[in-house]
Amino acid sequence: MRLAIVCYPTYGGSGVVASELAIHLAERGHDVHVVSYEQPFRLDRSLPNLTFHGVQGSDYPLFRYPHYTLNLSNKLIELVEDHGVEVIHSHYAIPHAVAAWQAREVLKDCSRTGTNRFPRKDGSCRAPVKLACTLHGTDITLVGRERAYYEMTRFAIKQQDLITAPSAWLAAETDRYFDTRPGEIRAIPNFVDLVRFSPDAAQPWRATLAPEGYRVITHVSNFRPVKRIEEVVGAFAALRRRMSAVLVLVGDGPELPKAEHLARELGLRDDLRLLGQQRPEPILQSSDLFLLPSRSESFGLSALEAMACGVPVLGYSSGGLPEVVEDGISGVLCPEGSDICLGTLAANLLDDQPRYLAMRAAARLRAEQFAPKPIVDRYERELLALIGEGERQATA
Ligand code: GMT
Repeated sequence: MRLAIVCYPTYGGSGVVASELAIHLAERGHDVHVVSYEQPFRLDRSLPNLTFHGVQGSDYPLFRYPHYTLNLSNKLIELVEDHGVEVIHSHYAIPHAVAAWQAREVLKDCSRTGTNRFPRKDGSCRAPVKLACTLHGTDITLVGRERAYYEMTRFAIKQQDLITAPSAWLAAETDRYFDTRPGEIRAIPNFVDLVRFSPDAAQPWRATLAPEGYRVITHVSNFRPVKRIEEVVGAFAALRRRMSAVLVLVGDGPELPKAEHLARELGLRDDLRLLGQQRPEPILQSSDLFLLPSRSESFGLSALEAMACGVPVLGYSSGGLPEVVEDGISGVLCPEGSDICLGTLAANLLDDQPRYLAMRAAARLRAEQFAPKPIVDRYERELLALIGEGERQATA
């Protein structure tokens, strides 16, 4: 299969999932073209059949706003014409699903043959490129619902030949707000690299992060409002009243200064470790608990990465997080908005060493249910079926 994967390159779950899927599919022999405005940070493998294509913009003075969607559509047209891409797989609907649909509309115009910059060699009109889109979260729950984006997002989603979401919850939210038919969206969970993310008894960063006897509580995110950073600090404050602990914040984003401000107000500034953007593995391996009290997390890939390192997760029983974290087994879930509940239950857990150790083991076991192979198998099957290759591949 010749596939274009379109994604955001930044630190964030959708770019991680897209990059790792691209690597796995390339390792399986597919011809994979990753498209973004920058090389995604997790696209860190060199393979002859895995190519990154950067989208170039233009800063013509008339343009007050960049036209990334147009530039991306043009790049996708080139990839179909030059590399015979059969499927465009967009990660995060805005604007990727729109750009993919635009590209397909242009490619449908057979009269372009021989007159455009990329004439089809045999002069024939190709089978239309197939479109797949993996919805990730705020493209559905937040940004996509804004009036300035809604109609085009809804339309572009409905033009896709395959729509997936990382949780049944996000699929249902899409049905509710974007008129997709129940059952139309395939729920394919995210996966985690269980070797890269695994427990390490040496706890490599522990001594740097906290004095002896202190607990290490970690949060990793892009620090957007949806991550409820004030509740991360609130939960930590409740725990801190019961025991010595540090709060480690990994990542960067608009709400990060708020964390520092709140911690200062609460007299906890000295307990805060602001690490910025880092590879999270050694930090997770040195952590006792992971906090993720988001308003609505469609899945919570960062939580899964923590669990793979044997770190129990504390978050809310809303959104898609309960499809990843089993309350009372691999983590603790409280009703949305109750940060004090999170902090109190976190302290109770850490005070109960046998229960805590059992939960660490259960977190890793749960993460193992999100191993890459069966999940990449599902993506591969669904994508191959779009080009009528499913059965051939299955019987080969
Ligand atoms: O939707 C976002 O805020 C961005 C997106 C990302 O690129 O990180 O995050 C979403 O996609 C991840 C990968 O599927 C999920 O693990 C996150 O839960 C999801 N974020 C939200 O739903 C807030």
